[in-house]
Amino acid sequence: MPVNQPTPLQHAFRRDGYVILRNFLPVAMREEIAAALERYIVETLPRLDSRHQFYEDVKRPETLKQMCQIMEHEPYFAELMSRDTFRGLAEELLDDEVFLHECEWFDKPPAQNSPTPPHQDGFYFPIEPNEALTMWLAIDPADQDNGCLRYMTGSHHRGLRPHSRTQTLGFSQGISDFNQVDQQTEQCIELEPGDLAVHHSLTVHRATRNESGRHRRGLGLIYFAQRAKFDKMAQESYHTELFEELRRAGKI
Ligand SMILES: O=C(O)CCC(=O)C(=O)O
Repeated sequence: MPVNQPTPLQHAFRRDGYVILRNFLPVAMREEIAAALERYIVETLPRLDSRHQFYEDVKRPETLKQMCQIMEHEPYFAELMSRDTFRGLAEELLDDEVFLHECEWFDKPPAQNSPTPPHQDGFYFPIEPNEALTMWLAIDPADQDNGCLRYMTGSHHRGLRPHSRTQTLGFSQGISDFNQVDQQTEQCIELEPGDLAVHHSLTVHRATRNESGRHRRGLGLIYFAQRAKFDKMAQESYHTELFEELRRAGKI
């Protein structure tokens, strides 16, 4: 059987560990998603516990910085992740059928915010092989002033790196040997609303603080390749332990 040639997108994704798709969504669709997120914050979030909503300061609602497992609480987001626009792209890039793992929302609120430590999403995923991707859909413009994502080009080729605990809520693990070589390959990923950045689960990435006085909101969609075997029990026990620790520290 002839081996298929990679598509241009697959080629770039395999080479760099990420791709950027400008103007990925038409205006109407990105407005629909932004409105669904606003509704979620007003109507759904208040009835969820502290494992699903992280604040820079738990006493200040305006410092909401992350919402997790959105698709489990609002069917719209599971349906969104299943749309061919996103799922089809994930299948093309991973060259496999995919499993919808998680839908998360991120902000770096102007009121108070912290940098995102350098990490690989795959460190959080108990999967083998580590074949997954994250899509980061810009809701606001993201630039160097408000803490856009920064990708280390080609870093996914070097496998899973050592991580250690950070003090950053929502990003409990950071690469412990992040170094100059990483920094030399760093690309700032400036995005406009409706642009999509997609990174492999082994791609090292980070973000600086938001110094701009503007929001920097994005929606994260995570897909696992079907060939990646997922150890759900390992993930659940990690989360139970982590949330217990955060609760004891008064962070959630
Ligand atoms: O939004 C951020 O600062 C980090 C997001 C991230 O690490 C991810 O989507 O994998």
